[in-house]
Amino acid sequence: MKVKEVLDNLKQRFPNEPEYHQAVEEVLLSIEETYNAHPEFEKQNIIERICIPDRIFSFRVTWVDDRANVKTNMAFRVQHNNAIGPYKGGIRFHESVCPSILKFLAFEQTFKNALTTLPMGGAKGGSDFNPQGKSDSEIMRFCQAYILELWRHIGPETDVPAGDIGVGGREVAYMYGMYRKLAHENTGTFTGKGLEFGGSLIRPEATGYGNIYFVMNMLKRKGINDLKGQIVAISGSGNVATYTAEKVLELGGKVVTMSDSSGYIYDPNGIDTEKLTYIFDLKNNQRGRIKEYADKYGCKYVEGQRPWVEKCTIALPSATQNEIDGHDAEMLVMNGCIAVSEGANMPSTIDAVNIFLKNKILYAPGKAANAGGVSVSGLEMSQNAMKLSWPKEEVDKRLQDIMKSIHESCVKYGTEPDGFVNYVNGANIAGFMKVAKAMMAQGVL
Ligand code: NDP
Ligand code: 2IT
Repeated sequence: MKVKEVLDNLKQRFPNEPEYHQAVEEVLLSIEETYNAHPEFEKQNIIERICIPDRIFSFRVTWVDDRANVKTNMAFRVQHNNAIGPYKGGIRFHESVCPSILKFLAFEQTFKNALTTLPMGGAKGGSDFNPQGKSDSEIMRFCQAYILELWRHIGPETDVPAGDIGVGGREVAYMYGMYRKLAHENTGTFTGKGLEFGGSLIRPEATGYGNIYFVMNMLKRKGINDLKGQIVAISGSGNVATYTAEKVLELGGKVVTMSDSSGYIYDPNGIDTEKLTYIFDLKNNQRGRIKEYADKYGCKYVEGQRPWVEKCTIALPSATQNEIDGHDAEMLVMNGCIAVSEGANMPSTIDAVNIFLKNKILYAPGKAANAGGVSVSGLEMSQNAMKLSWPKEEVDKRLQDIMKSIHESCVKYGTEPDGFVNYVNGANIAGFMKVAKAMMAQGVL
């Protein structure tokens, strides 16, 4: 396999999909040597079969807004690979959603899920519906209309969706309700459900907590055992960002930035627990903007910018793809950042990744660092299958063990001769090998 040839071929067959090309390129560069050491993979054309999704559903969703206008949106589900378990991955509602973005996310999800140690394949879905400013009833009608089309293609043993950007507990509940009604079953074909109807404790916290557990594993290798004295820059102020901040505070770190798509706040005194509770309420109950934090607490707000120019020792991008470019990465390194761990999916451009690796800082790619979310989704599936629910401590312990195991896989496959751990190579090779071996064993499909 020659990376350039495979990539050129995919670019020609699937033009105008830059995010998908970017995600594939990063994985191919990591696995090239390992892949070529296994001629049996090439014989079975594993590379094309693992890069191209199994299937994509693409459909129109029609719904009625509060003023009786009939609206349409485009919606999708990308079922990427189910060699190691049922398709599994979130649903994103954001105006930018298109096949390229969902294909990159489903591709990444396949390797991420393989790393979790649990039996889950990779998928992603979503719509270009923009939830901002929509009433609760409009959200409900949209979710129901989306499921009216999708429900035939999902199920507890086929494809299990969950949340992502723009889709949290409220949206999952509306989608699950409609699914349950249409399918006549209560088997838990969604994760991130409410606790009253099959949800798992710790699932809302899992991605953020998991990222910090991963950071702690990286720091411990360097002899650092807590976050005291660490200055932490976080982007986003949604599900992943808020629970990341909560765990940072618990371990003694200082959080100085958070953001949304309009701008970022910089609070040099630190966002403490009380201020974080304010952000949580602002975002989840009032659906407000991060700027209101600056108005309330009298700190700096920078409109239309990202927080990476601010001095920090740990950066935790937790908003969206390509939110750290080469320039941002240079700034972070120059300002003394020792670790970047990705709560979001593919938040760093290829230029940014290369800068982190060149400077040998601790850099954890999303498919390893943010795998805690889907891991607890997997634990939710196990609990649903057994018709019981585990206590918080048990789920949290399992999450910690899984993040430790993912870290170990990265170290195993990513340690370079000088002892530096290239977590990108580690995560990509470990995830790839598991899926590739499963595909080889099951024949040409
Ligand atoms: P939320 O919708 O809860 O929060 C998203 C946050 O990111 C909001 O603050 C939002 O601001 C901001 N944001 C979204 N799009 C952009 C953009 N284009 N530019 C700048 N800011 C933006 O989503 P999550 O917290 O669930 O997801 C955040 C990231 O984490 C995503 O990359 C997601 O794929 C990833 N992830 C999520 C998991 C989960 O379990 N939820 C698991 C693993 C990864 P605004 O409100 O202004 O839009
Ligand atoms: O990107 C992700 O891993 C998620 N949005 C969570 C997926 C899931 O199925 O819990």
